[in-house]
Amino acid sequence: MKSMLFRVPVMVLFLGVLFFQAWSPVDAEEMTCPTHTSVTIDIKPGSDPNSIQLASHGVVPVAVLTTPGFDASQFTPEVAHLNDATTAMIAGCTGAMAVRWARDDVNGDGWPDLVFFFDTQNLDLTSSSTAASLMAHGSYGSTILHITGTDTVKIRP
Ligand SMILES: [Ca+2]
Ligand SMILES: [Ca+2]
Repeated sequence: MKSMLFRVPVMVLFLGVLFFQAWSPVDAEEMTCPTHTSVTIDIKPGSDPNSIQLASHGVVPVAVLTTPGFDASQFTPEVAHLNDATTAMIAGCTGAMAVRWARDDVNGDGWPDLVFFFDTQNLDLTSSSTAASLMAHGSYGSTILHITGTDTVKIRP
């Protein structure tokens, strides 16, 4: 009887280890962001400071700018998130999902940029947020790329 009592927990532990080993790589992929490429973003292009009124029912545009190191016109996004910059570092690819995106030269330098739009009501920002990070996943030419960039925000009540 004693040995039976001992074997059951050992068996459970063994199965638990097998289960963990089988599933942890998938979990790890979902819970953390892939290696990212840093890009320059501009929350609310044309505005500075980037005032966000959380009670607003509008959208917040976030532009990924084309720079000498990154051609935003070559990036075709699949999914994009915007989150508080501090949360984004801890929680990975979470936060509000972009509702649409468009190509537009927002800073008038002649190079098309990529603009994501987020419903203000979906944002996980709080009154103490001072910066927000954009994370986007998509294809850049023939490669899959994960991009991220951070800009300041000024939350208004
Ligand atoms: Ca701005
Ligand atoms: Ca531009």
